[in-house]
Amino acid sequence: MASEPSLLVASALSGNRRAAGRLISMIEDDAPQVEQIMRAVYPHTGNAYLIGFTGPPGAGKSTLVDELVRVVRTSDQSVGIIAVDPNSPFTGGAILGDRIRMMRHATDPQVFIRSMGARGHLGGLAVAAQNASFLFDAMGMSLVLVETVGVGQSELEIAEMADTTVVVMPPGFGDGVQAIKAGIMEIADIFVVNKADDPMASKAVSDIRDVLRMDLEHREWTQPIVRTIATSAEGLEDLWMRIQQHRGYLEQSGELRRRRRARIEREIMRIAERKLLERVLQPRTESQEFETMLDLALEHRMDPYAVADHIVSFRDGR
Ligand SMILES: Nc1nc2c(ncn2[C@@H]2O[C@H](COP(=O)(O)OP(=O)(O)OP(=O)(O)O)[C@@H](O)[C@H]2O)c(=O)[nH]1
Ligand SMILES: [Mg+2]
Repeated sequence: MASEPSLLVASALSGNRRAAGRLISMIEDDAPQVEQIMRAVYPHTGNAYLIGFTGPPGAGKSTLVDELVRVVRTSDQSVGIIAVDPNSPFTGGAILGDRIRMMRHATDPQVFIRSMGARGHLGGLAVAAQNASFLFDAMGMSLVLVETVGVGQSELEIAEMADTTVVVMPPGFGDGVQAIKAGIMEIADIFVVNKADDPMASKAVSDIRDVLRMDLEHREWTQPIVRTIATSAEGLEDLWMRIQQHRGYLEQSGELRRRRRARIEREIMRIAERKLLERVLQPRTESQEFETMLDLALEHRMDPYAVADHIVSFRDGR
């Protein structure tokens, strides 16, 4: 009864945090009810602004996010935080280890913090984070902050769902410049060199600047490099200002709409692919005809492309 997805959604939308927590667990588990949940949630979305924080382990992302929440809360906006850690087995909203720092906001009713671990399905993590952000949006959070560790493919996917992506680099990243060239460049709207109290910070700033200079692509938005000392909240106002500037740029240039349109297109394609797989391809590969073709392929009497063509062009009822 109480676990009926639409009732849970109604309850979460009226501010019940436990209901929201249960919904996020279902989202994380990719439970069968997720479609129903997201369909109930979607009409209430569209108001939140999504900011992604990504960067290597220990760069200071959690500390920065925590401080940014403090800055944002002075203007009384509500904030949802999703801390995604593909390497962590901890999930279920566990506030563990470094997440302890976010505890000071844990009793603030306008702040909702949730961590998500891999649970062995990396690909699904970006989808789960996206769905959780939709839920936060529907719950009325005006800002959703998503923290992701690392700079690999899955993190890029998570960055793709953000309106503004902040790449956090620690000083002394050395070969990290290579990492910047290989992909980060494309996703960073704002660079942060955190731990500016470290003597290597200036070198990090000039390294990033060099990489930005080498980029010949014309960009309307020049990615700023912000120095911060997250542990003493230095540079946080500057970072917040840059984020708002970027938001202003996105809104005025029409880029926000373009980004969100591309995002929803990816989302729809992903859902459609899955439905095609489940409804169309899966049943066909469970047929006797498919078994026969598998044997033919095994005996090299049919090639795999021909078999695939056959499955794709099967008529219903065969
Ligand atoms: N000196 C100094 N230390 C910092 C600064 N910001 C964060 N730290 C410290 O760096 C360590 C890592 O900070 P986190 O905020 O956990 O970094 P993170 O990027 O979230 O780490 P992961 O989530 O594990 O990738 C902690 O011990 C922080 O106290 C800073 O500006 N200066
Ligand atoms: Mg962290």
